[in-house]
Amino acid sequence: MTDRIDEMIETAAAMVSSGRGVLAIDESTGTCQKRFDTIGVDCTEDNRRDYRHMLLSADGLGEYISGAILFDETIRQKAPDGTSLVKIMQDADIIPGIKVDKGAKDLAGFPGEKVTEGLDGLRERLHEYYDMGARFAKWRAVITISENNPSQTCIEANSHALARYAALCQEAGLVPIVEPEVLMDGSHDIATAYEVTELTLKSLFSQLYEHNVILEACILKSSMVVSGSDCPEQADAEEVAEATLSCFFNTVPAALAGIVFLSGGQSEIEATEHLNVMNQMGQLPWPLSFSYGRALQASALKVWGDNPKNNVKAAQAELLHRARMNSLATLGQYDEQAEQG
Ligand code: 5MM
Repeated sequence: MTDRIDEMIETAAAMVSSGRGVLAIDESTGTCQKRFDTIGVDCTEDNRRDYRHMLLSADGLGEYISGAILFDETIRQKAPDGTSLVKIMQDADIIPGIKVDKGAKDLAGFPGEKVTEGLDGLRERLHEYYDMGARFAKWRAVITISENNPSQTCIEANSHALARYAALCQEAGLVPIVEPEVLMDGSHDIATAYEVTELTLKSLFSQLYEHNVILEACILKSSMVVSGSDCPEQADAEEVAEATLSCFFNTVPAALAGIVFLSGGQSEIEATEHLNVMNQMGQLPWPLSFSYGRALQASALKVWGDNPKNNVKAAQAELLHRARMNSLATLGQYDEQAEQG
């Protein structure tokens, strides 16, 4: 176990090592279908494999991307030449990670709220994933803001599940990414987003403590504190950065290995700008990086979708560009000139 703890602490540090972040390509088949619908490509197993193979084999990706979160199907897939996608990642210095939750389901008794399932049989699945080469895992909880929500019951049920998942991961030698996503959907203002994120993170870290989770071997994947997407008054990048950091200072222990962000519906540029401003705000207790899905893939997906056979290099160039921009943002060095260049 001691060896595994040291290994997990090393893995967690590598995931947020200077200038690098995590690529989220763990879309479940339903989400992948939605993404492929936008580019007019059939969501078949082969097409999902070709798309993700294209992303993971982009030359030099490991310079900016420390790890990638895979879906169960992907961790078992092979490139057309027979090389497993896991081996391609390992050769590129990209740590394989795996989404292990079974999705957010309706929370009984609480209309409009969700609780993430997947704890049954998780211990056995985690051991299998470790043997397949995964070194970290991810579990996403969804917190919805509306006039009467979220309820404390929803926050606590999700925190409890996240903590049980995290403890099981560490038992199996996998670094847990705990992802409580406070959704941007709604007309709420940034102050409400702050309040809900603060309540959520307080509950989460209290549960992680109760479940003996080692924070030095754990990564938080958080939403940023932003105005609801339908709020008439949209906070600017400075306000978002200040509110998000203030919320973390009040809730996240300094012992935590690192924080990465989800993009949650922000545009590619917004997600990069917000991260950059936060990293320009001086010394922080934790590395602050990215684990975007859409904000890393949107342009690459579009270019690939235009011609999946011929546009592989062009789509990879789009991914590499976004990965490099976000790498700069983790150092507070992103600017317009880099974006254009
Ligand atoms: C990549 O999408 C992930 C899986 O979503 P589903 O289980 O709903 O299919 C998702 O968990 C993702 O890792 C995070 O939401 C971050 O992605 P975005 O696009 O918000 O940066």
